[in-house]
Amino acid sequence: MAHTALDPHAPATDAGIPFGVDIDLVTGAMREPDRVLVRRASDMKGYYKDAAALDRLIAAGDPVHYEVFEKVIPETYGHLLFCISKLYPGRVGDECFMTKGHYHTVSGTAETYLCLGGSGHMMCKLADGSWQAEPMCRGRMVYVPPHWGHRSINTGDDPLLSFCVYPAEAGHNYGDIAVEGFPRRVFIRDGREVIE
Ligand code: S6P
Ligand code: ZN
Repeated sequence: MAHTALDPHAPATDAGIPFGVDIDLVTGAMREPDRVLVRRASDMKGYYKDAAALDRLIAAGDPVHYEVFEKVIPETYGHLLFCISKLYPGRVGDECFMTKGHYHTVSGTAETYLCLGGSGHMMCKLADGSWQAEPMCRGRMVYVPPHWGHRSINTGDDPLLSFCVYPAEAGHNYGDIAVEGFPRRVFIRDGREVIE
């Protein structure tokens, strides 16, 4: 499993029984998440254009890039996984902080991201290299269709908060994205956003 469990022995939520979760729609805080995935700058080696800038950031304190808060749900067909994704603002050189990005292992599974706050893009790509950057801002939902790789990119000064929902059996395929990369990156230069 790609995600780190707070308590690796925690039983899966009995998702055969209805349950509720409190989420603060302003801060994105999920009450009593079962798992929290934390990725720091040092987890992002190889992802940014300016590797030396990333090394400097790691040496300067290795800041958290993003956190994902989840409830444990059986990862089997019929269930839905949901999470809060919190991508912090920042730059590696002049490139905006971003998530690693992935395809779903079960490639034909979609995902919805409802942006709760912040600003940025959902960078989407197909294996043939075609791409689309969907703007994200509070109240905008982005639909990532089956087969599209996806990565969140924070272009603003506040955390980019999203509520994500996807089929529980989807899985995360990081390997193909790590090899292929995304066709475009997002930078802030002279106060302006540049996609290249
Ligand atoms: C899962 C969904 C999100 C991401 C999260 C972190 O399908 O897309 O929960 O896992 O935004 O991104 P990444 O690319 O490191 O998994
Ligand atoms: Zn996904």
